[in-house]
Amino acid sequence: MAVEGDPGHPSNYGKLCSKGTSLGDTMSLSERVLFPKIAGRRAEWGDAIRSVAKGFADTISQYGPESVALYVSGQILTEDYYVANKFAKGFLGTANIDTNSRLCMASSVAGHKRAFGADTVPGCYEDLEEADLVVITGSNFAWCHPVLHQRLLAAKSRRGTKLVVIDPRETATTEAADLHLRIRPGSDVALFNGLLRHLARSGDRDTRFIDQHTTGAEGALEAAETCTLHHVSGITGVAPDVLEQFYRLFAETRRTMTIYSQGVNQSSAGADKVNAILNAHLFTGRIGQPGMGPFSITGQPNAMGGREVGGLANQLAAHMDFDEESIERVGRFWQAPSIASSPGLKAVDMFDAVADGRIKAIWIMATNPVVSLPDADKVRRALEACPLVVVSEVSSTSDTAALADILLPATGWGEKSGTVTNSERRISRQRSFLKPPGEARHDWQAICQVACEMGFDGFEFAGPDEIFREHAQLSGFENDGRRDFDLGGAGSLSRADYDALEPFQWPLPKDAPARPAHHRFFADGRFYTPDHKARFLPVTYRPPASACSAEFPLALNTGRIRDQWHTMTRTGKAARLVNHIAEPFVEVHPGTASACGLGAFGIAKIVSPAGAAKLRVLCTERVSPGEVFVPMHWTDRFTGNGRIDALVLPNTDPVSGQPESKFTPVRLKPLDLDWQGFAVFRNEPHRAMLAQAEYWALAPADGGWRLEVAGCGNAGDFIRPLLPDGEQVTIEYGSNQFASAVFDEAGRLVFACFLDTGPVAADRAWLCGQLSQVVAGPARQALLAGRSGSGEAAGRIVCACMGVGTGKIREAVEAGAMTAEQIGTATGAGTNCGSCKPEIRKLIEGMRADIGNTRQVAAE
Ligand SMILES: Nc1nc2c(c(=O)[nH]1)N[C@H]1C(S)=C(S)[C@@H](COP(=O)(O)OP(=O)(O)OC[C@H]3O[C@@H](n4cnc5c(=O)[nH]c(N)nc54)[C@H](O)[C@@H]3O)O[C@H]1N2
Ligand SMILES: Nc1nc2c(c(=O)[nH]1)N[C@H]1C(S)=C(S)[C@@H](COP(=O)(O)OP(=O)(O)OC[C@H]3O[C@@H](n4cnc5c(=O)[nH]c(N)nc54)[C@H](O)[C@@H]3O)O[C@H]1N2
Ligand SMILES: [Mo]
Repeated sequence: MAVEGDPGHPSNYGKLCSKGTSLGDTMSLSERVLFPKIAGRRAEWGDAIRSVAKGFADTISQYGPESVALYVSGQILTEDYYVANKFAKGFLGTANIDTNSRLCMASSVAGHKRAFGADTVPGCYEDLEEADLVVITGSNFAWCHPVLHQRLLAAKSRRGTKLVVIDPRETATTEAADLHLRIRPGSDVALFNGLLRHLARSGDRDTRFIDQHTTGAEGALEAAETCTLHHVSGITGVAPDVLEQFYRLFAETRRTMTIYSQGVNQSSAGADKVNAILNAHLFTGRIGQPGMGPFSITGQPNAMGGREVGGLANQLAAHMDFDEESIERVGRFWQAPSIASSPGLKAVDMFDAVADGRIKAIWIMATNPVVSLPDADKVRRALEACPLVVVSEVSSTSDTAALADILLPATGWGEKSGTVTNSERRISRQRSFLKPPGEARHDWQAICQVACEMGFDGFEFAGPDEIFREHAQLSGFENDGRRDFDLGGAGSLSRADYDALEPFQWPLPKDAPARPAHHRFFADGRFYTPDHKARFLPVTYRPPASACSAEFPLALNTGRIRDQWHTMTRTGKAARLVNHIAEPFVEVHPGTASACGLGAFGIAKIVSPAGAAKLRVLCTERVSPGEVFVPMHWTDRFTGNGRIDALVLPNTDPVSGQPESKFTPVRLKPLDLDWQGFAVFRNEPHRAMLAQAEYWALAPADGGWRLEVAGCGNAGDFIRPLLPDGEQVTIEYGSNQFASAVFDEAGRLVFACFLDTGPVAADRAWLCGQLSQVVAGPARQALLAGRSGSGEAAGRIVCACMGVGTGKIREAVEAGAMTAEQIGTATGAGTNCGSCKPEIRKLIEGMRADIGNTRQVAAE
């Protein structure tokens, strides 16, 4: 299968990120759920549907509708989402349907509704290219939205766009910044209040806009009054002159756009952070016009679609809430026998209710809460104890699927058909090009079949086009411009039109006049509040919910890495996506590391009041002293003790219910170890044996597997049971210091390991490349050196898309390449998604210095 971008798509113009580019590598049917299972045994679909229907019906008749729940995801299609929401809120009679978007977008939704009266993203992606100042806060844009980031960088080099990045860490995004404000975690409200105060003092306000189109400016200013430069500097840790530089730049640049993501949303003050940003834009009237506005960047392919159908527990449907009029209207439209009349439980509360037995049946779809929810060990225990857990999944190795009483095989990307909406409100058709594998069915089909089995009317859809039509009709139903979300114009699409649907932005009301290619809301200054005016919100800074202490002195920040997607059920299958970073790690400032007694590349135990994990230590100055960063991705599939959400405390924002995934007090200590190892395997090693080690992290390699491992006692005792059959060659340097390789009868390498008393220095990329190669004669001994005898080193893979490592990059630098672009021409690195370019620039700098020194020494 070959995967290519579509140059005609108005959001990415054909550019893909490393994960998109590698989709073909993740499509194998290994680790797929291929048929339904009941209590761990293969079952017929008919029995599975009847069991789910009966389980839910019995639970409701015995304990009432609040005893059941659905937990869904921004990774299902709008059509799946629509029927899930209708099923729960219209027919089960409960609003206990929430989604992983609670962990992701909920604070933005809350902030939008407070300020605009509706969950409206005002701008579009073109604004990135038309802005003169882009402020990126709480977002690692370069790694998490690489295609948009490349659009921004291209615009920057064309028009000199200024870039300010606000993040407690140095990241690939801060590299391109003209100004990086390295704020203390959680201090954004103070920073933006300081900005508002500055704007008021400097006179950079849009008085006409404020007077005609907003209310509450005075209150917001009053709340910001204490936020002098000095005060803000004390809270954020940013020097007053740097703050002033940012405030000035913002004040004097009309075309300013503020992009924000999880560093803002995932906070116990998430909704206030959002409103602090919106306040500054309302105050300057910078909204709804080209090149300006606040822009909440979503993460999942269909986080926005979920918001549109109303998949959050505190929304009803189609941007309608639980007011009497909406309940009556939606109930009438659905002909719903038992419509929910008040909000349901939000994700963290929902799993608390599972834990304490209030919820007795839950259906989880396209999300892996045992890994991604805070206090994840508690979530696991809750599901273990829950009488009925239904899981719809594509991956048999998801940690949550392992807890299913009833497991339903779902179709995945490439197999399913429907629509998704992106951050700029653009709806795109996703089309299937593969048949469902095994007995997999579409998520909407499973829901509709259960609903029909329960005797509900209104779920007899023949295809996603019929669902989309109904969804579009509901959005336009008795709307008349009162609600922002209106797809009325698509309410009578034929199946052929639906199949041929070109990407478009909502709104699309019935009989809409011709539309611009790029749509913006609020250009007319009309908002969705009762008086049509936007609302300023008075906000005051408060620190993260749990403070650091003597026992837990460090602040744990969590987030993403460039080449992995969430819980790795799909990206974890692609060898080229693990090449960049192949094991879970904790990023620590060298000063903090030495204070905790940690050596570089050792293994640390990290402990919070909720749980513990074991991770590789990565010492860098990219994190501040006292703060540590850990990726959210690793699961029990790939490591012994790496699920970081087991440590994250379930503190939530009081308004949005979103967990504070970016701040948990922790402590670090070194793991006492006698040895460390690196190994490659042709066949996957047994997990029970891996569990004998203190630490292990497994990852796919081309043609096999790679393992990082560390332990106590005798390394040989650990390795011996893992050795495959074949001819073995070993070199021993000392106790717990040896290298071994095993070759099959054809002379091909099937196993190699390198053990040492400390961190292992082997050329991992080169060794992975040796798997299944015929190695004979003296080359076998040479292989045990752990690197190529010819001196050619693959090095660490830097560009995942093109498979280029530090070895090739160094060659190019030695041959004279000075820029990332020249490296691209010489090696191909960075020429696809470009998300590795910041790293390449750093490498060039380091290598040039290094080569310079070597030459000088040689000359001397
Ligand atoms: N490679 C990759 N890309 C992805 C995903 C993925 O799994 N992998 N997931 C997608 C999804 S669903 C989402 S939601 C997005 C998320 O995209 P992002 O929000 O960009 O990603 P994160 O790494 O979670 O966090 C962003 C940054 O917030 C910073 N931060 C932490 N605390 C604070 C704070 O108090 N204030 C400020 N200003 N910043 C802070 C962190 O240091 C981090 O650099 O990414 C999407 N894209
Ligand atoms: N500590 C910490 N925790 C976090 C975050 C953080 O930054 N820090 N970020 C949070 C955010 S923003 C998000 S979005 C969540 C993401 O967290 P999750 O939603 O738990 O992560 P995924 O791995 O994307 O889970 C999707 C699951 O759906 C399956 N799947 C894929 N396609 C389909 C389909 O079409 N149908 C079905 N039925 N299944 C499918 C996949 O195999 C996978 O198991 O994590 C949150 N948790
Ligand atoms: Mo997300």
